[in-house]
Amino acid sequence: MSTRYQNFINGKWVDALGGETFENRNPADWEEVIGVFPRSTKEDVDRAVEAAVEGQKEWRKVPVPVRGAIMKKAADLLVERKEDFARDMTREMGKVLTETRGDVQEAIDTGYYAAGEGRRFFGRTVPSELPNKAAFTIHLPLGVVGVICPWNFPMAIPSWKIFPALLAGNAVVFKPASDVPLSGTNFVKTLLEAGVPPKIINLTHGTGSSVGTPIIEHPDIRCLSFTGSTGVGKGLAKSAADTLKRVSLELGGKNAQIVWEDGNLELALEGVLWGAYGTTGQRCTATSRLILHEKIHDGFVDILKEAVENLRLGNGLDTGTDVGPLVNEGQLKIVDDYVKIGRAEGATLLTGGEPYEEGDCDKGFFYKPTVFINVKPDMRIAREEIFGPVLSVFKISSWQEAVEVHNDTDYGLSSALYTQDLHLSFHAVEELEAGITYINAPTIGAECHLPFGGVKETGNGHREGGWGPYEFFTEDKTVYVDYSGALQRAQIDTEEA
Ligand code: UN1
Repeated sequence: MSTRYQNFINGKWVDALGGETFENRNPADWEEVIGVFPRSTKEDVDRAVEAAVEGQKEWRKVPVPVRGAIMKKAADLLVERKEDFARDMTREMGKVLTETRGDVQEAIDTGYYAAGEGRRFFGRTVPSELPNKAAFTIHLPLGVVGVICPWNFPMAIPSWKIFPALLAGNAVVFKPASDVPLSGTNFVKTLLEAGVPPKIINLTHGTGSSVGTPIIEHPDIRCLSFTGSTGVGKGLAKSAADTLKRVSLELGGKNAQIVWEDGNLELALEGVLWGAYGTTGQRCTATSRLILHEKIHDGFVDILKEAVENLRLGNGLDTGTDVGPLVNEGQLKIVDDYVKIGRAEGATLLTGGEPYEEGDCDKGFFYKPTVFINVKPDMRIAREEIFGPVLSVFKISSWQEAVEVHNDTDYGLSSALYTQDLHLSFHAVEELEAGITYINAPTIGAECHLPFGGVKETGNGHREGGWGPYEFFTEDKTVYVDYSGALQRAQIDTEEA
C-alpha cells in the first residue's frame, strides 16, 4: 500500500473534495510509487482561499519580528530534517543527493534571511516639504498570495516565495508541481510545526488546469508568484489581469557560457559540466549554449567530449552518480525530439543523443548527456529552452560576435564568461543581456541573498532572492503626520512661501 497524502486546507489535512487522487512515482525507477496525493479542483482552492482570507486578518497583526522568529524556527527544523527531505526529493524528481541537499539548504538559507528581515523590514523616512509635518512609509501585507511552483527546485523555489510572503504578513495558497508533491508537503509540515498559524498556509495538490487556474482566477487572491515556462507564464499574466493581480513571473532561460581565448580551460570545463548537466540540465539557469573562441574551440571540444562521456548516469541516491534521470517520460520525449530537430537542422552530434538504458537505468527516464557542435544561431536548438542535458556549441572569432550570439535569444536569465581579462569581464557585465552574469563561474550558483531573475522573456522584471520579494509581497503605505495645528497645503503653500 502506498502512503496516502492530503491537502492542508483551513487548518486540517484533508482529501480533495472530489475524492480523486494521483500517484507520485520515482523517475529513476518508475515502478516505485512514492505516494498517492489528492487531485484537487476549484472547490478545494475556494476553501483554501476562504480560510486564508480569514486567517490573514489576525496574522497581519503579529509583529514582523515575531513572524521572523517563526521563520527562524522553520529553518532550524529544516536543518534537522535536511537529509530526509533531500532523499525524498531525489526519489520524487531524480536529481542527485548532493544537489537535493543543496536544494534544502537553499530553503534553509532563505528562511534565515527572512528571519533577519523580520528585524529590518525598513520603510523610509522622508522630509516633508512643509514645516511641522512628518512623512514616512511602511510595508503592509497584500492579503492572500498564490504560489505556483515548478518541480526542478522542489523546496528552494517554494521557499523563495513563501518565506517572504509569510514574513510580510500574507496568507499563502501553495500549489507544488504535481511531480514533487512530497517535497511541498514536507515544507508545509515544517512551517506548521515552526508555528505558522494553520489558516495562513494552505496546500492544494493537483494539476495546473485543475488547481493552478482557479488560483490564478480567484478574486480574493491579490498576488501571484509563479516559476515555470514562458508559455504558461504569459497565459497566467493574461488571466490574472482580469482581477488586477500583482504577478511575479520567473520563466525560461537559454543561458550561455562564453570561453575566451585566454580562459582557464580546466576551470571552464568544470563549469560547463556542472552548468549543463547538473540537475540533468533541468534548470532555468542551465548552460544550454557554449560559445567558444575559435583559438581554443577544437581543443576544448575534445576535452569536453571525453569529460561528458565519463559522466556516470544512475539513481541519484547512489554515491558516484553524476547525472540522474529526467523528471518524467514527457520530459524525456521533449529532449529526444529536440535532438532529432538539431540533427535535422544540420548541427553535428558530438556525443549522446539517445536515451540511456544500461543496467537499472532501463527502469527510468535517463538520457545520455548530449553535445551538438557546429550550431548556428538560427537553429531551434540554439534558441528554444530544452530543459534537459543538451548543450549547443558555437564558434566565434571576436568579442562582438560573442555578444551577438549570446544575445540572440528571446531569454536572458544567466550568463558566464571565462577569461583573465578584466576589461572584457566588465564589458560582459554591461553587454550580456541577462539578469545574472558570472565571471569565471558557471551559469548556475545563485545565492539566496542576492536578486535572482532575468530580462526579456525570462520574466516580467521582478527578482526573487535578496530584498526584492519583501517589496513585491507588500504594499507601501505612505503616512503623513501634520503637527502644525493648521491647514497646510502641499504644492500651494510651498509655492507661496
Ligand atoms: C532554477 O534554475 O530554476 O543558481 C533555479 C542556481 C540555483 C537556483 C536555480 N541556486 O542555479
